[in-house]
Parts: sequence; C-alpha cells; structure tokens
Amino acid sequence: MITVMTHTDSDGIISLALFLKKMQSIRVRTYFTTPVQLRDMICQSVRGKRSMGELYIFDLAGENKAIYAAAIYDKVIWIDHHQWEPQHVPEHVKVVIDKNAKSAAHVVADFFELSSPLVELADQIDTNAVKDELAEKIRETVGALRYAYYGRELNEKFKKLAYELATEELGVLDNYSDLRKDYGVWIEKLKEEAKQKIKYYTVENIKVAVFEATEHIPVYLISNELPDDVDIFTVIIHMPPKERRRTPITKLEFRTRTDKNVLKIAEFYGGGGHRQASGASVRDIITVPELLNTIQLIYT
Ligand SMILES: [Mn+2]
Repeated sequence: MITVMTHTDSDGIISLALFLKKMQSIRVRTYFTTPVQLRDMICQSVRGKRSMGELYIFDLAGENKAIYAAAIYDKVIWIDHHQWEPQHVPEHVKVVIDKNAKSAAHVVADFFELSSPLVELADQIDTNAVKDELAEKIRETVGALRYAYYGRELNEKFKKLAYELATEELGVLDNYSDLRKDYGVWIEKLKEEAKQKIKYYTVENIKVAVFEATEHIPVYLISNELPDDVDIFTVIIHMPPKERRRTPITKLEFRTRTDKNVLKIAEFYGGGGHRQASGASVRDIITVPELLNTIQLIYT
C-alpha cells in the first residue's frame, strides 16, 4: 500500500495529482496536513499496521523528529521546496528539496520525470503570480472547498480533486462553479472587513500591517490588496479553544509586499516556509504589541 501525505493547499493537491498521474491513478491512502501536524499524522497513520509500505510526502517542511517518524515506513520519498535542512536521514528515506523551485509540484514533476500543464499552474499559484484562468480556477476551487467543508469530508473532497486533476482534463473544474460562487460572496465580505480592521504600524523604518482573525482565511487575497510599501503583513489567527485542547493556539501568517525576508520571523516563532510567504503555529496567545516587539528585535 502506498501512503501519501501532502500539504492542504493548491500546490499540495497538484503535487498529489502529478504523483497519481505517474502512478496511473492507482488507489493510495491520502492525508492532507500541515508541517506542524505532520509528525503526529505519520504516527497515527501506522497504528495497528503490520506492513508499512511506501510513504510519499509532498510540499511539507520537516524536522528531525518527523524524519524519524517517517522512517518507520519501509521506504520514504519526501519532496519539498521549503527552506529547511534535513539532518540524520536514514538510508531508506530520500529527501529531495529544491528551495529555488516555485512549487513543490515542480519538484515532484522533475523527480518523476513528468511534464504536465499542471506544473506551470502550481508555480503561478504558489508564488502568488496567477496569470492563467485555469490557475485561478484551481486556487479558487481549493479555497471554496476549504470554506465549505472541514475534517474528513474536506480530505475526501481534496482527494477527489487530485484524482480529477491527474487526468489533466481541466474542464472538471467547471463542476465546482456553484461552490466558487458562494465562496466569492464570502470573500467579498472578508475583503471589506479586512479594509476596516487592518491596522498599520511603523517599527523603526519597517512598515507593518496586521489583520486579526478568528478563522482560516485566504491570506493572499488580502495581501494582494495592500499598499506596495508594506514590509511585513501579518495575519494573526486566534483559534478558538477546543474541548480537548486547553492551550490557546495562535496561527501566524507572514507576507511581504517589498521583498522583506519574512522567513526570519516565522522561524523565530518555530515555523517556516519561504522568504516571501511563511507561517507558524504557536501554543500561546500572541498579541500585536508582542509581535511588534519581535519585529523590532529581529529586523533592527
Ligand atoms: Mn508549496
């Protein structure tokens, strides 16, 4: 049995689609996850299993413990384009990182020697430089699914989309147009809210914009509307506590409009990503004054 763990975003889904194309759409166990949840997910995925089989990981930055966890599988192929350095990699684990690649999908295609129109679309989406209508459709479909579903159901929807994309008959995206319409209405409201709620600060010479939210939002949509001189755009998402989780969790997303290296601040908070787009998940409440202090500490 083949297990795939991939990122819950367009790049992760396209990476999976390319892999499925290579494997001629055989059935695989699929998990959509984030770098923060990856290690737990690997551990959960092997519970009660006698034979592990192969594990493929796409578009997810890792760390040593996640590599050790993954190594319980018989063979591991881990393909990524985030900035991280694997250490102590066992022989049966192959980690391929191209941090200059615009998308993980690109690295997946290179690794499996595939050529596909999906690669260019993933590159556009993952670098927030969408030009083709198809790329926009994929990005919006993924956003719309995430808006309409959650948990196991969302996983099933993402998986279905990946199998559909694997056929490269991109007309299937039209089946999602009603869903995208509903999503569009929500997006417009969100943009309005952002306009009113975003606060601007200046830390020494650094221009900072902050948006505080209480649910996951498509960060690029708001970032794209910001003035060109915003050095650091932070979305602080205060996740509501769950019954089984008493510690508050704050999700942080960082973007820049001026090429400021926002990977640095994500790493400070234990996260990662890219120089121009990064994020972290913190088991604490992060306040705006605290964030501004951190920016001063790191960048001045
Ligand atoms: Mn990516």
